[in-house]
Amino acid sequence: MALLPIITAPDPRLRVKSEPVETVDDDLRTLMDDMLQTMYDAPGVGLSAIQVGVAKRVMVVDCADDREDPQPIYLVNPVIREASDDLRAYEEGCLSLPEQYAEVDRHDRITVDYLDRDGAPQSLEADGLLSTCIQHEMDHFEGILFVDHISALKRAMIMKRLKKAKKLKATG
Ligand code: GNR
Ligand code: NI
Repeated sequence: MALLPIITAPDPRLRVKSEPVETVDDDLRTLMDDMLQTMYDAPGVGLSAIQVGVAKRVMVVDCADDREDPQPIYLVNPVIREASDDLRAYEEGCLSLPEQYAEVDRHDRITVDYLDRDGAPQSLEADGLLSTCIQHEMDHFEGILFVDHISALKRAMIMKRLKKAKKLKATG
C-alpha cells in the first residue's frame, strides 16, 4: 500500500471531469486501497480518485464514528438513483481545500447504485454524513468543489487563503 499525494486547490486538475471505469481489475483495486490508506492518513471521511490525479469515477468513504470499527466503502461508477426532496445543511471540508469549511445544502437521503471492490453491483441507502460525503465525492467527478455551492464572496475568501497558503509553502 502507498500514500498518494493529494492535489490541493487551486489546481486545474481538480476541474477535470472523471470517466466511468470499464473494468474493476487488480490495478483499480490497488488504486482504491492506496486511496483508502491516503484518506485514513489525512485523515478524511472520503476521497475521490481525481484528488490523487486519476480521472476515474472511483471513491472511497468511511463515515464510521471514531468509537466504532472502520466501515470502508469502495464505490465505482456510483449513480444516485433516488434523492430526497428535503435538503440538509452540513459544515463541509475537503482534503483538497485544507482547513477551509463552509455550510452546504445537499439531499438529506440518497439511494446509490455502484460497483463494489469486486466489480459486483451494489446499492446503498445513505443519510447524515455518509449521504453528504457521497454527494461531495460525486461532485469531484464533475470537477465541482464544495465552494462552488456557496456565495461568490465566501468562495473568493477561501480561494484567496488557499493561494496564499500555496505561496507560503513554495517560498518556505
Ligand atoms: O474529510 C472530509 N470531510 C467531509 C466533511 C463534510 C462533508 C464532506 C467531507 S469529504 C472530506 C474529504 C474530501 O475532501 N473528500 O473529497
Ligand atoms: Ni473533497
